[in-house]
Amino acid sequence: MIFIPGIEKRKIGVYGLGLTGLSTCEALVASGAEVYAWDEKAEARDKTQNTRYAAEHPKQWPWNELRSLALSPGVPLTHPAPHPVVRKAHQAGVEIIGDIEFFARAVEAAPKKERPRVVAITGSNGKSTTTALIGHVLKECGKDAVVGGNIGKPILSLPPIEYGRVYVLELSSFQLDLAKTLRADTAVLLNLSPDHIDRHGDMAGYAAAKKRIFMNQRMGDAAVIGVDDAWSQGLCVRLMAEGAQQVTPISAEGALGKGVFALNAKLFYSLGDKSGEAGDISHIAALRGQHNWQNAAAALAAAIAEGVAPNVAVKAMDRFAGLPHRMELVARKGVVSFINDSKATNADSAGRALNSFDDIYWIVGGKAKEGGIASLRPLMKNVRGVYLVGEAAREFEGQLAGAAPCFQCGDLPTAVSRAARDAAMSGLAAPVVLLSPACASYDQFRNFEERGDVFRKLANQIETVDGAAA
Ligand code: UMA
Ligand code: ADP
Repeated sequence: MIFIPGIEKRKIGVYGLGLTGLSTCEALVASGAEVYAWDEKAEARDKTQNTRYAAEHPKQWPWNELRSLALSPGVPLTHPAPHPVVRKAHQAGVEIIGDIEFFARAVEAAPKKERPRVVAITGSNGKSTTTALIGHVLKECGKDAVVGGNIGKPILSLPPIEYGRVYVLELSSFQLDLAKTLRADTAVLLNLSPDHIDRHGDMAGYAAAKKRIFMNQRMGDAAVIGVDDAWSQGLCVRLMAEGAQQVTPISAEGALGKGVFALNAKLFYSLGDKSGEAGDISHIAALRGQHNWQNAAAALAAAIAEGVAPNVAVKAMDRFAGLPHRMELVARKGVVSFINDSKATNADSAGRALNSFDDIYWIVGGKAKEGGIASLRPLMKNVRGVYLVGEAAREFEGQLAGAAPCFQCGDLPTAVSRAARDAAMSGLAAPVVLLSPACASYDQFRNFEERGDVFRKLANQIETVDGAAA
C-alpha cells in the first residue's frame, strides 16, 4: 500500500466505493486521515463493514473541515453534468482530486535522491497492452517494476514508495482530470481517437485531458508520443516547440528521422547519436498486428528512456504473453479459430482486429459509443458475416448495409453458435470467429471481462464434428 504523507487527522471525503474508492479509503486511513465515504449503491456501501471507516451520506459530511474530496474516476466531474457531490465541493471550496494525485504527492514527498521512477501511459487504445509490456520488459531487465492504475490494480494498493522502484501506470482520461501534481519521468501517449466524448464534452476536451500526462515534466524527462493520428501528431509538434522535456515520436506507419518506429514488425530507433534496428517481433503472438507494433514501439521508447539498451528491450518482449480479452485465441475447433477481443470497446480498436485476420465471422454490438461503426465499412472485405448483438444491433446493421451479410442474433450465445456454424461450413482454410464488439458491454454484461469470459466458455462448448465446428 502507498502511504500518503501530511494527512494525519485530516478529514477527507471519498465518493465512489469501487476499486479506486476502497483502496483510497484503506490508504488514507492507514496514513492517519479521517475518512468520510459514500457510494450510491448499497452493495458498495456494505463493503465498508468491518473496516476502519463507515459509509455516511455526503449531506452529513463536515464540508467546512474537509481538506479534499477524493472522487472515483467513474463519477462525472464536468460532463454530461457535474455530479451533485462535485457541485457541493465547489460550493464549499474543497479541492477535488483522485487516487493518482495522492500517489503523486507521496512520490514528491520522498527525498530527491530517494524518488522512485514513474512511467505513465495513456492513449485511446493499447494502454493496457503497452503498460503490461513496459512492465514486463523492465522486470525482465532486472528492474523493480510494479504495474497498476486503470489496468485494474488501483494505484494506492501498489507496494510502498521505495528508491529504485519503477511505477508503471496506465492512466485514463478520467484519472488524469483528477491529477494535478503528477510528474512522470517517462510519459507515453499512444494515440487519440474519439472515446468517452460524453465525459469530456468534445474531442478537444478529451485530448486536453490526455495531454495532462505530460504536465509538470521537466528537462530530462521523456515524452513518448504516437504520431500516426492527426490529434497526437499536433500535440507532439506543440510539445517539441515548447521544449520542456525530451520528446520521442513513435510510429507504426513509416520511418521517422527522429524517434522509434516499426516497419513490418521490425523495430528501429533513431535518437540523436544512436540509431539502428532493435529487433524483430514478428514471431511474438501477443504482438500480432500493426496496432501492436505501435504498442511495441512505444514500449521500446519508454524502455530506452528508462536506461535499457534497445536490443535488450526487444529481446525481453519475446516472453510477453499478452493480456486476456485482447485478440486472445480462446479455442480452436477443427479449422475454426475463436478470438476473444472483448476489450475492443470502440470502432478504432475493433478495426485493428479486423485488419489482423482474413475470413472473419465477426460478432459485434453492445452499448454503442458515439460515432458508430460506419468507418469500418472498408474493412468488410475481410468479413464473411456480421453477427449483431445488444442494444446497438439495429443501428450497426444500418451503418454496414450492403457492405457485408448481417445477421441479427440478439445475444452472445446465439451469435457464437451461428457464426461458428457458418465458419465451419464455409469450406475456408482458416476461418476466424472474432468477438470484437466496438461497444461497451454494460447493456448485457457487468464488464468487458465478463463478456469475454462468456465468449470463451461458449467457444469451448462448441461440438466438433468431422474436424469442423458445428
Ligand atoms: N459511483 C457512484 N456514483 C457515480 C458513479 C459511480 O456512486 O456517479 C460508484 C459506483 O456505484 C461504483 C463505484 O462508484 O460502486 C465505481 O467507481 P468507478 O466507476 O470509478 O470504478 P472503479 O471500480 O473505481 O474502477 C476504476 C476504473 N473505472 C473507471 O474509470 C470507470 C477502472 O478502469 C480501473 O481499473 C480502476 O479504477 C483502478 O484504477 C476500468 C475502465 O473501464 C477498466 N476504465 C475506463 C476505460 O478503460 O475506458 C476509463
Ligand atoms: P486500452 O487499455 O487502451 O483499452 P488494450 O491494450 O486493452 O487498450 O487493447 C484494447 C483493444 O484495442 C485490443 O483488443 C485491440 O483490438 C485494440 N488495440 C490495442 N492496441 C491498439 C493500438 N495501439 N491502436 C489501436 N487499437 C489498439
